[in-house]
Amino acid sequence: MNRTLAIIKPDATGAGKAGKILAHLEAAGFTLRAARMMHLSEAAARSFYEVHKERPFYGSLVEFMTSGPCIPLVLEAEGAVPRLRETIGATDPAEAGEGTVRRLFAESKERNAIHASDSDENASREISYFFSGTDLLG
Ligand code: 3AN
Repeated sequence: MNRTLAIIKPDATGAGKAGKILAHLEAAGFTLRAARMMHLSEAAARSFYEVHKERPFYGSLVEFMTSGPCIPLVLEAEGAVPRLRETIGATDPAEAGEGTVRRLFAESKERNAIHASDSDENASREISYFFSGTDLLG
């Protein structure tokens, strides 16, 4: 079994879609191992998306991610990282496959409902960014 990090983003929580997204993820075979609801500070959003700091959309992405509460989740499944990327679909909902989370729930390439770690290494780093040891027992 492997673990990955998802974040239900502020567009989805604000539109009351968090429950449906979580149900979709569970129906897709993921077990929920940890969850919290939080409002990211600007410093936290900047640091989380540091890899994108040279990209033209960085400022706008930080503004969006701090615009309301989000819900980081630890999800478990066999091959969790690639499986979750497949389940959420392409970054741009217009390009995301039929039945994917982003196709069903995202508004745009930036306001795209959900984040998912893109490698096992980043999954470990991102899980420990939001959760501590005792949250992850069991
Ligand atoms: P993904 O979330 O599919 O891994 P990344 O890592 O390339 O995509 O981008 C991180 C986040 O930055 C995306 N989830 C999206 O919110 C935002 N983003 C990516 N590309 C663009 C873009 N061209 N314009 C606006 N926002 C973008």
